[in-house]
Amino acid sequence: MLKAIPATLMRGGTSKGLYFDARDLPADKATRDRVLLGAMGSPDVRQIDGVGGAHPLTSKVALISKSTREDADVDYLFLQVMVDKAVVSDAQNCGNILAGVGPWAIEHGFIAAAAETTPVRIHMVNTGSIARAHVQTPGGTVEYEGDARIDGVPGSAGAIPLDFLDVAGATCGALLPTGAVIDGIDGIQVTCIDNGMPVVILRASDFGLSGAESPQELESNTALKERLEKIRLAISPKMNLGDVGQKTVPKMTLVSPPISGGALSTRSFIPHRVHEAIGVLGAVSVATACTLPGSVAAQCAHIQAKTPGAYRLDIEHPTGFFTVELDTEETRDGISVKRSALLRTARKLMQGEIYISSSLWSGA
Ligand code: NQM
Repeated sequence: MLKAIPATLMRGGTSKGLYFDARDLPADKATRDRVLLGAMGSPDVRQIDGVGGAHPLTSKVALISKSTREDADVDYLFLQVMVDKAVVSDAQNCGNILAGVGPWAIEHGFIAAAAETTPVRIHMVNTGSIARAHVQTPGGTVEYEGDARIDGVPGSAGAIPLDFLDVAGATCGALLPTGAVIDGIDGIQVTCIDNGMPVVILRASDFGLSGAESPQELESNTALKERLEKIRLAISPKMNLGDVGQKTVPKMTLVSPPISGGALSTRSFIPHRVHEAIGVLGAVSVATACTLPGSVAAQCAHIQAKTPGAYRLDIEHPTGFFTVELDTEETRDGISVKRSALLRTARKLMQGEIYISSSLWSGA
């Protein structure tokens, strides 16, 4: 027998996934994860028996509930459903799927729409930090259409500006989790940073790469992938992430000087596939590293502050730019990030019920 569960399929930024009211899923975590694997069709590289898109960027889930916090409207738990493994992970946050949370929460009655733009305060449960989304709601209804463009998504849609106030060290406990701007590992220099997403930044040239390679070229380079994974597993305990064998953090971002007039060029392993663009909080972390004197990113970035501590950085990625605004303050031992902001769009694609085998829910 099949069981129907209310769900919405949405594009959030450059990712896609299922959005659920948390009350519609089993409270027990093991049962919930079984149900989500069944919904996406994992583990299977093609996810043929589910709605997952056979890529980590299209195998994502948002669980939304009324906020447990005074300073937020909704709680958003992000879950990465692995494509080829029976694993559902809450070890990372996702700023792309976040873009759909505000519209979804308004349309599902979690917050009342204002006349023009509705600010939604979102508690990102994975990291305990707060995001603010500004959703277009002319006449009190969510407007998904508009003229905002983000690289990696064809066409245009309604702008959803997002800002973050307190994401530094959200996962690793500190902006520089190893306590250093530069760490040496496997004969090369890396910068480990967490401004919303744990990222290891490496020079593309240290791997004999120009940094302009396509995601497909990089993914077919088995020796490169093995070396990056070895570095990732070795550095993660120093980043307070422990054993990351079954986790999708940290991301591994290869950087090189800008190719198209931006701040710097990036290619991001997330961590076993190469991103067609770059993750939201991944971009925020890389942009922050550009402003840190001496970091691997700063060494090849071309940046200029608008006013002291205020930056607008175009992070280059395989399908264009990701623009991040940062307000930082110098401190005795580095910088403190006051605010990060960026633009995303989202689109409701389908709403209804997802069908799973009822045995996944009952455990029969
Ligand atoms: O970094 C991909 C994505 C992401 C995560 C990944 C993200 C973020 O593009 O906030 O958005 O790095 O797993 O959805």
